[in-house]
Amino acid sequence: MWIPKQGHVNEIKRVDFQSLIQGKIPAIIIKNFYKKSQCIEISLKINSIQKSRFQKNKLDHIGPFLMAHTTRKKEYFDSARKDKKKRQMIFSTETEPTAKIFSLFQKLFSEYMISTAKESKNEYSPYIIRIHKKGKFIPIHKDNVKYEGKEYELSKIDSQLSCILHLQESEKGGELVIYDKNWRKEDERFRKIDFGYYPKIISKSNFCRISNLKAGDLVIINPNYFHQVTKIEGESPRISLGMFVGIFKKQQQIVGWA
Ligand SMILES: O=C(O)CCC(=O)C(=O)O
Repeated sequence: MWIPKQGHVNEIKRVDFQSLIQGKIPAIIIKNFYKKSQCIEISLKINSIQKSRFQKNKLDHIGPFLMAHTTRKKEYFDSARKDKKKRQMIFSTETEPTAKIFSLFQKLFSEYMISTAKESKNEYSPYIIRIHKKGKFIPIHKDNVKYEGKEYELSKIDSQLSCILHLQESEKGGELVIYDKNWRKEDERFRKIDFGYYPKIISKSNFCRISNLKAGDLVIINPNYFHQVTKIEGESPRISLGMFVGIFKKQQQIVGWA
C-alpha cells in the first residue's frame, strides 16, 4: 500500500521526510496546519487583490515562479522583489507562511540553517498563491529544479520537496493524484510541447488520490514523482499556496522558493 503519512504537526517525524524522499510514501499530510479562521481571512485578502482594478479579475496566481522564468533570471528576481508588498498585504505576522513552514522543518532538522533561497543579493520568490477556478486543472507533470533550473544556483540542491498549503477548497474536484513513478531523463520522450506529459507515462503506475483536503491542511510531496490536480468542478475556486523546499546536505542548509 502506498499511502500518505497523515497526522498533527507533532506526529510528523524526520523519518517521514526520508520516506518521502525515497518514494516509500506519496505524501505527508498535516491536518489543520492553519486554523480555518486564518484561511478565511487570508482568502478574503487574496480575493480583494485579485479583484483590484489593476488585475481585471484575470489573475490566477500571485507571485512569480521560477519555472516560468528558466531563462529570464533578472525578470524573476525583479518581480520577486516587487511582489513583496503584495505578500505583506495578505499575511499577518501570525500567518506568514515562510515562518510557519520553516519552523516545521527547523524542529525536525535542527542542525540545518533554513531560509528563503538567495543568489548573490537576490532573494528567490518565497511562495506562489494559485487561484484555480472551475474548469482549471494541472496536468500530469513533475518539478525538478536540478533539471529545469540549470541557470540558477539553486539547481545544486540534493533533494526537492513541494509544500502545498490549502487555503480554500472547492466543493468538487481539485484532487491531488500522485503516481508511484519517479521521473527519469528518458521520460522526456513523453513530454508535451506546452506543459506536462502524455498519460501513457503513468499508465502502469500505482497511484494515490488525495481527496479529503480542507482549508488549513498542508501537503508535502516529492515533486519528482509525477502528479496532477484534477479538474475543479465546484463554484468556489481552489486556493493554495505552493513552496518548494530544497535540501543541501553537505552545507546543512534548507531553502524555500517558488
Ligand atoms: O496544488 C496542488 O495540490 C499541487 C501543486 C503542484 O502541482 C506542485 O506543487 O507541484
